[in-house]
Parts: sequence; C-alpha cells; structure tokens
Amino acid sequence: MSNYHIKHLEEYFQVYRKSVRNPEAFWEEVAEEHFFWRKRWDSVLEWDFTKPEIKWFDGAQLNITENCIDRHLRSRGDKTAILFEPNDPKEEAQHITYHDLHERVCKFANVLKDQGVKKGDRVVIYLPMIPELAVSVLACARIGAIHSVVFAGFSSTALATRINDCEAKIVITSDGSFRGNKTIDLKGIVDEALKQCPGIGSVLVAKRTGAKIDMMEGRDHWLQPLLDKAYADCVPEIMEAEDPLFILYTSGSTGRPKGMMHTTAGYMVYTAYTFKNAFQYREDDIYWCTADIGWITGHSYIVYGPLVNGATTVMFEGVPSYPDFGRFWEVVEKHKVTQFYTAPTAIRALAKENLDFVTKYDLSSLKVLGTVGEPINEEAWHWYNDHVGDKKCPIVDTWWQTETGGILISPIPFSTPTKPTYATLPMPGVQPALMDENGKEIKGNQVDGRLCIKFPWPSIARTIWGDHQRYKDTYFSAFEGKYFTGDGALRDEVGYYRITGRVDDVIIVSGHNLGTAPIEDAINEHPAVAESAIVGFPHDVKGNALYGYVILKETGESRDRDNLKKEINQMITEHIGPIAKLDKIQFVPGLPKTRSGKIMRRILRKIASKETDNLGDISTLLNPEVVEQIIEESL
Ligand code: 6R9
Repeated sequence: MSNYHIKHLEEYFQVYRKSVRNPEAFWEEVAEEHFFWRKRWDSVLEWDFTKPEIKWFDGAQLNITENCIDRHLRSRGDKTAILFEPNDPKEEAQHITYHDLHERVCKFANVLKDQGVKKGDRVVIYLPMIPELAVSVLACARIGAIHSVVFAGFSSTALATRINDCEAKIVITSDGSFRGNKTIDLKGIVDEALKQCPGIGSVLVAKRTGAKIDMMEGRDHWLQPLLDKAYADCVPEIMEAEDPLFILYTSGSTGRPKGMMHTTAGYMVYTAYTFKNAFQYREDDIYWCTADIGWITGHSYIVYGPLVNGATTVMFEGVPSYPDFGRFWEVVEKHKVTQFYTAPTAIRALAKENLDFVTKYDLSSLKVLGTVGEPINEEAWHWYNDHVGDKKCPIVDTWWQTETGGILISPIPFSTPTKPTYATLPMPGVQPALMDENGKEIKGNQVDGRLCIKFPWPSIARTIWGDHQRYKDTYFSAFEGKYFTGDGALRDEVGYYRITGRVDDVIIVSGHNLGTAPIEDAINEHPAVAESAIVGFPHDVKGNALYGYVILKETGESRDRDNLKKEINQMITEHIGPIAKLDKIQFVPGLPKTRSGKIMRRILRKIASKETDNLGDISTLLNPEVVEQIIEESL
C-alpha cells in the first residue's frame, strides 16, 4: 500500500495510526517514494520543542526546483504547468508548459546570478499575480537564494520594514499591476520604500501595465532585456535539507511582523503530500487556488505543492468581481477547473450577489472545493455546497497557518464525511491537542480548548528570521513541549475539530491576519491621537471588520471628526495597507484598563459587537465609569 494517496476512510485511519505510531518511518516512506534527492538523509527527524530545534531529513541534499520542474520534463514536458488567467478576460490566457517553465526559471536564475545574488542572499519579491511572480520564486530556489514575497497590497512602509528586517539585497517588482478596473503604481511604492532601505543595490522591473515610471540609473533594470540575453539553462544549487527556502512575514499580536522561515526538504515533502491528499489531485486535473502568492496559501498550494506533483496550477491575476461577479465561475467553465480552493470571505461576497452569476456557467468539471483562511460560517458553506458544488463536490475546510507551511487539519475528499464549519480530522502525522488555561491537556470528545500540536510535522517553520527567542516565546512557551497555534478549537463527539478563531490579538479580516498592535502604532502616530485600541467585530462579508477606539489629545478635540477619521485611515493605509482600514472609529474619553494598565479588549469587543448585556465583572477595572460612556456613544 502506498501512503501517498488515501482513497477511503478506513485507509485514512490506517495511515493515520501508522503515522503517529512511528512518524519517522511514515515520513521516510513518503520521502523515499516520491522525490528526487541528490543525496539521501542521515536521519529522518531530530527535534526538541524546548529549544526549539527541528530538523527533518538532515544530511539530505536536493534542489526543490528539480522536483518542481526538471524531473517532469521527460514525462510531462509539454503539459501546462502554470495556466495564467489575466485580469482582463479579453486578454488571452497563457499556458506555460513544464518545458517553458524550465527555460523561464533558468533564465531568471541566471539574471539573478548576474546581479550578484548568491546562495543564502535574501531577495524581496513585490509583484502582482503574473507569471514572473512564480518564476522569480522558483529562480531564487534554483540558486539557493531565500525569497521573501511581500503581498503587493502592502504599503511602502510595510515593504520597507520587511526588506530591512531580512536585509535583502535586491527587489523584484513590476511597473504596475491590474486589479479589476484599477491600475496600481507598484514601482512608485517600491521607490518610496527604498528611501528607507540602504541595503538594496538593485531593482528588477517586470513590464506589465506599460505605465510610465521612474527608473533610477544604476539601480533599476528592466527585466526583459536581461532575460533575453540570459542563458537558458542553469545548474541547480545543491541545497542541504535544512537550508532556508523562504521567509514569509505574518502579523503578530505585538509590534514587528514575524519573518517565518521555512526550510527545504521537509517543506517540499509535506506540501506535496498534503496537496495530493487534501485535493485528491489526479493527473490531468486542472487545479485552481485563488489566493495570492504573497500569502502562504499561494506559496504552498499554487507554486510548490502542485508543481512538485506535476500538476497544472491556475494563476489568476484578477479579482472575483471583475468584470462582474461571475468571473470565478466563468474561469472554472473556461479552463474546466477540477479543484477550486478559495477563502470564505470571497464566498460570502459572491453569495450576496444574484445567483444568475453562478448558474449561467457550466461548473460540471468541478470535483473538489476547498476553503482556507478563517472559519467558514454555516450559511456560506451551504451556498458553496449547493450552488457551486451542486451538492456533489466535497468541501475541504483546510485549517493551517503561515507557520505550519502546509494543511494540518482537513477532510480527505471522498474519504472523510464533511460537516459544515468543521475542518474535521488531522492530516497523517499531525497530532493535535486541546489545552485548558492551566496548561493541562483536555482528553476525550465534546470538549474545547486552545489548539496545540504535540509532535513536529515536516513543514513547521524553523524560526523567526533574526529572532529565535521570539519564535520560542510565541509558539513554544504557552504550553510546555507543544506548539501553540494561537487558535481555539472544539472537538465534537466523533473527534472532528472545529476551529473557533484566534485567542490572541490577531484579527482575521477577509482572510488576512492583522495584529492589533501595528495598527494601533500607526494610528498613534497621528499628531492628534493620544491612544487607541482596535478590536474585531462580526461582518457579513469580511468575517471580521475593525473597530477603533481612539482617545484624542487636547489639541485634537477641536478638529472636525470626519476629517480626523479619514486621516486616521490614511495613516493606516500608509503604514500597513488598505486591508487594515477601520470600518468604524469611535472617539472615546478613555479606554477600560486593568489595574496593571492592560486594555480590557474583551469589553471593547463586546461593545463593538453590540453584546453589552453581559459584560461580566467590570468592578475590578481601574476606570469602570468609562465603560458606560463608551456604550452610550457606540456606533
Ligand atoms: C493558511 C492561512 C492562519 C490563521 C489560523 C486561523 C485562520 C486558517 C482556517 C482558519 C478556521 C480554517 N484559519 N484556515 N480558521 N478554519 N479552515 O490562512 O495562514 O494567513 O497564517 O492564517 O487563519 O486563525 O491561525 P495564515
């Protein structure tokens, strides 16, 4: 029996039991059967969650791009690897075969080398969803450079923080990007960011919109002429199993973003394995994940997982509402998509529109539907199931994180019976635990607690770039010897997991993780603001929206409130990006605080959600009188 493709529930349980009884033997068998190694590992796993230190397949040598590309050339050279669907439906889709991809990645890799990029150097990629994004990621991996993709919706300040944090040498960007009927001046944002980034020696610019942009002599280079001159083959750099593959930033509950560092071998094995199983991918399927490669979902399940499996992966440049709300379904019909993977926020937005946008397209090619990014509510789940899947396609509600590298809890389609709002069962090799507030594991079923993982899986992030102590404090200190996810979960009577949401100060808005601290820091920079607190409140499309409580300085009291609100959102847009804008801003005389000076966000959350009947005991607050006033003036 091969461990690689699970076909029914009994088999899942068999494989699962085997995987936890002897995880090393399990992953060794997977690694042996399905990948191309330059040298075999000396040991499968070494780990110590107290340090924490985790090594998978130590001693092995490989290059992930040989697994993603070269090894498919003989059997699948003319098969489409990347199917690029442009923003404008009138522009023709591009079918990039494995042969084409090989050539494009090799040329790009040679351009990077010419720019002086070497193994271990950091390359920041700030590109829209165009083929160059996937190609540049793979080109970095080809030469052993560490890519750090920054989502092209982030502001210049956010970009600069990330460039400086990982001490990148070079930035890859484009002249602009198309999103719906908007064009965005990405190069302008990069120019602004680079004023604060002395370490950047060169910028490679892909042409997309044709907009007129400034090119700084000696620093900025158009990409295409360099590619045209580059040699079409590039010998892959031989990487150690634990050499870094990429850094990807995620929001934390405090201060600076965390550069999650992923390494090569374990990440490859795990994303390939979970891609195959969670989507029941078969040769000739057309798989489409609508995420952006700027997020972990795009890294693992648009680029690496699908390509290691030799799949055809769709890359979509546009948005679900352009030219109208039928765009996703038009693309599904056009390319005969078989697996479709998106976020609950997109489903909720589309479910609000006329059903004709869905019914007018032939969606019969679909076999499996997926969701990721936040809990999916029951209504959205049923709409997806009824109208997109025609009740025939299992929905895989996949729970995982930037830190986990790959899917940890998810149904296996056609094996695990689905249950709305439940991510159901752990992937093979994944050992979840629910913990109570005193740090004790809660055994049995029909219980809820804080979600931890007891044992390493191959794609767990190895550190926070440049700050191992923070990695330890954030993930391995709350519960001794366990990885703490930051999420709460419940386990039902049959052992299915349902993720109930974050238990820390991270708020998920439209599937994007936003830490409260960086937003508050941005607001507090406004000269009229003394202090602020951000909480989430339920929103029918975005899942959560942001509610800001702001204390003004005396100098701000006389200012026009509507203008102030605009300026505050402008500050946020500049520091983080438009995704972090506040839906509601309330000016308050004070914030409820504990005697030790901590803001009682629990109370602010209830007020924002209009659940003020049961605020709990507020008498221990430093300033209970402020609560009444905030409630009276709440929006
Ligand atoms: C892959 C990704 C991670 C956080 C995670 C959790 C939430 C993701 C979910 C889900 C409920 C799901 N989350 N998938 N919550 N059900 N299926 O989204 O990574 O951006 O790091 O977010 O997203 O709260 O902790 P990332």
